[in-house]
Amino acid sequence: MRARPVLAPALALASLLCVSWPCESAYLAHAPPVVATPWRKALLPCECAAAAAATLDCSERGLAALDEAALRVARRCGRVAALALAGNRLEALPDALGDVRVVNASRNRLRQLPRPGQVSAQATLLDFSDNRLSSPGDDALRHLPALRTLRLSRNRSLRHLRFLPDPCGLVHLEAGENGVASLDGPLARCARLETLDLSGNALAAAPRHVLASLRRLRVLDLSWNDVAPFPLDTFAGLTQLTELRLDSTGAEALPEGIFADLPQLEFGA
Ligand SMILES: *[C@@H]1O[C@H](CO)[C@@H](O)[C@H](O)[C@H]1NC(C)=O
Ligand SMILES: CC(=O)N[C@H]1CO[C@H](CO)[C@@H](O)[C@@H]1O
Repeated sequence: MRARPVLAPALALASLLCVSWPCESAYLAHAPPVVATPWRKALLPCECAAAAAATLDCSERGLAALDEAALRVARRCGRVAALALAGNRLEALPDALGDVRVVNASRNRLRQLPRPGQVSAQATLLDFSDNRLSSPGDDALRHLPALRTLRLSRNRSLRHLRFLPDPCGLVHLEAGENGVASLDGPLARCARLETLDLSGNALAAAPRHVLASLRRLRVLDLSWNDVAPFPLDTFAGLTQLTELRLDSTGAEALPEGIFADLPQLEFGA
């Protein structure tokens, strides 16, 4: 937000008003944070938190819908770059979230990923963990080419990942504890991926064909998938890998030399 000359007197006025009126104004971006009392929360479903860019914080409010009052607060925040919605009872998101780049909607009841137009094409982070997503259409995220972080863990009806953005610029993908049985689709083209969590899915074989193209992976979690045996070249070329989780994958022994290409791998206790 750009500072304007009128800001100082406006701030003084705002802090005066705050004594008797809830401080949800845009001036929160400049004033010290106001302590949220239960009374205040009841009056305001959401509040603005000022970090580098404004966050509209509506998390843990038991909201069943994002209503007018919440969006009024949003308008007073100025430019809302991030929307924190975790821990509510939302079954849908509002139709247009404007310029928001970060949407954290974890622990809700959402059945769908954002539709085109609902979230800006510039969005970089979506957290839809712990929702009720079932496998969306293959083009569900095609409209979000700027996405770098995607969290989709714990949506048991999610069976595949064919809907990832394509071209895919994802750096972090968490899709643990779903029902993913197939990795067909854009995942093999997400060459910028650094962390990949596929734990607790329904994979039936080590995904060699996918891993072969994910040369930047640093963290890989395949635990709790019945993927053994592991062919010798399973992790070939993953020279950046520092962390690899393979617990409960059915592996009794790994072929000698399977980690030959992984000089950075740290062996835990
Ligand atoms: C989303 O919000 C939850 C709860 O506030 C937090 O634990 C989680 O780390 C957030 N997700 C991301 C990607 O920051
Ligand atoms: C944590 C959670 O609510 N997970 C849900 C994921 O999706 C399945 C099926 O839609 C639900 O049954 C889970 O409860």
